[in-house]
Amino acid sequence: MKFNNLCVIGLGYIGLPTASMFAANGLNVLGIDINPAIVETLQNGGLHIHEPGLGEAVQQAVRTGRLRVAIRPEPADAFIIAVPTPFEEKDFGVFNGEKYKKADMSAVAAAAESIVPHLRPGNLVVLESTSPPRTTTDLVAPILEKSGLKAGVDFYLAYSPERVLPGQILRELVENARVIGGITPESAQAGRDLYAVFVKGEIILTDATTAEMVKLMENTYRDVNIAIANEFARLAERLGVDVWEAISLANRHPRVKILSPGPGVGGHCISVDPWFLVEAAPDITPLIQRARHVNDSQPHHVFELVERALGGLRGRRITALGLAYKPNVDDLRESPAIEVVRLLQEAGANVKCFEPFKPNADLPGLTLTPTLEAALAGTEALILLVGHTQFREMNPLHVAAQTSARLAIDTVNGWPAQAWKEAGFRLLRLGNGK
Ligand code: SAJ
Repeated sequence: MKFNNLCVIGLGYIGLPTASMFAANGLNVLGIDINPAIVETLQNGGLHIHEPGLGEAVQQAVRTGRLRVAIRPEPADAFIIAVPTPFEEKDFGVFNGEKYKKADMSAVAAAAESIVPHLRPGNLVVLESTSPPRTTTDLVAPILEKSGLKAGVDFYLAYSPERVLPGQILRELVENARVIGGITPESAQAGRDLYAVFVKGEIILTDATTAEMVKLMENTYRDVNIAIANEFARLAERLGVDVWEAISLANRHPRVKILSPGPGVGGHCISVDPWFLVEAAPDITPLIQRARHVNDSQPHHVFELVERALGGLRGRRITALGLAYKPNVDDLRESPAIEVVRLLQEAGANVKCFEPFKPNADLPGLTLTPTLEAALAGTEALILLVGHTQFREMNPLHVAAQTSARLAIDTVNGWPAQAWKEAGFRLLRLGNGK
């Protein structure tokens, strides 16, 4: 099948790079976002998210006329839905006395509704948003069928999970293997014809529900692996072991690959997706739920570490370095670093925060400084919460000259102990009980 006109609904971290990639490969793409401010920004050559290389890619696509943006869909040969699927804040389930979070699927439902008036026989619709298992067949198909057309008979319908890593999206979009699950084999095949336009990685076809599961399993596997790393860190602290050394030695085993402990798991993917599996079957997912609780409690563990190190928090002046959910991104969603800062403030500490990727972020209740210098001045302790390259490469001698703090707490194994000690700091590291 050949596709000329494509409509991509949702211009966030996934939809926008995908739209510009298709445009760069010769399709006429209409990008849709319900937020008029985003549409206007893009129309004026701006960008509302930070991702290396994306600005140039979008500008190029807009310049050639291949990428247009608007707030409402138009008829097309294919439609891609790439809208967010966050938590439903007020809606949660309870199993065995413990709460579990539920997905808010209203944006997916609204996107599918917006396609209905434009759906034509022979069209392809692909859902990319991470979704609970069976969303494509049980939520999206019935909505699209309000058009009077039958899914899998009159139009093709598929699910294709996006697996790109923020920070490397443009490369991974092309190179990663892509799973495409159709509600019929013909739907999967139609999906292959579309993505083969730019995907260089292997394209593997399956059914829609399997494709949904694959995505959730990948992120859940990573979450559970990080949870065990965090638990190892707690054990190491109690048992007088340096967990970083122990993990690097364990990882010399050919079949072991333990991930890194840290202040917790953030972002809109790994900290969210496992709940979609729990929601589907809370009674048979105790391990997944435990792992989520371990990772969600890690900011509190860091809080206790800081409290012990300072011998109390009330009135203490602390500098938090990094607020993003992981290194070298500007994304603050579900960030454990922000959670650590909130806990410290609730206990009476005065915390100044510096986030180089978003120095002016609007975070109610938090004090952000515009520069590193301002963050370092007049403080008692530095906490490294995110391993941004800029922080890892800081020269401790320069830092020592700019701050009165002599206590440095490293939650991500980002600072070389010897150099910091030589510069006069007492360096404490998460997971180091030595
Ligand atoms: N983290 C650790 N320890 C580690 C690795 C990560 O604590 O060893 C933390 C990070 O600091 C961060 C969180 O976990 O707070 C998640 O970061 P990440 O880099 O593991 O993943 P994401 O959320 O940026 O992207 C993930 C990726 N999934 C997998 O690696 C299986 C990506 O490929 C997916 O496309 C993305 O989720 C998504 O959109 O689902």
